[in-house]
Formats: sequence, structure tokens, C-alpha cells
Amino acid sequence: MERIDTKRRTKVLPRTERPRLHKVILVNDDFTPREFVVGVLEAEFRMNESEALKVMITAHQRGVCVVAVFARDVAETKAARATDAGRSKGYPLLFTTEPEE
Ligand code: NFA
Repeated sequence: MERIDTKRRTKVLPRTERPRLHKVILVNDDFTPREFVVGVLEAEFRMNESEALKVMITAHQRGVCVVAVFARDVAETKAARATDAGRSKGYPLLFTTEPEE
């Protein structure tokens, strides 16, 4: 019986794509005290005071600032914890996440 030749002759090269990193973004608001934002950045994102001040001021002046990039689950957890820290004090402080290009 005639058999159909199904043997693959072109080699399939392994291609492992790395999962995209996600940015944590600090969003400005008119109510959260500056020192509180700095404290959250230090505690949740392990920044020193001058790094935290820079990020806070950038968000204050431009509306948003990228805080750091992480694997998606880490970014989402940190953004949620940092947002909750503000909410627990009655502040509208907001951290969001978005995938890197
Ligand atoms: N805009 C806030 C203030 O003037 C400070 C702030 C900065 C809040 C960055 C949120 C994010 N008190």
C-alpha cells in the first residue's frame, strides 16, 4: 500500500517567549498628601527617599509616573496593596498596571 510521506524535513526551532513585564503606574490626585505617597513608595516598592520623592513629584507634575516593572502577578499585587494603603486612610491614591510594549 502506498503510504503518504508525512516526515517533517524542516527543523522546528524552539522558541520560548518571555512573558511581558507589566508597569506599575502612580496616578496623581489632589488629595493624597505628598509625604504619604512617598511613604507608600518606600514601603511597597522598596525605594529610598530620594527615588520615592522623584516618582511622587513626576506624577504630581505630569499626572502619572511609572514606578517600576514586574511580572504581571507581582505588578498587580503591588499596585493593589499600594492602592489599599491609601484607601485605608481615606485617600483616593491609585496605582494601575499596564503591559510593556
Ligand atoms: N498631588 C498630591 C498633592 O499635592 C500629591 C500626589 C502625588 C498624590 C502623586 C498622588 C500621586 N498632595
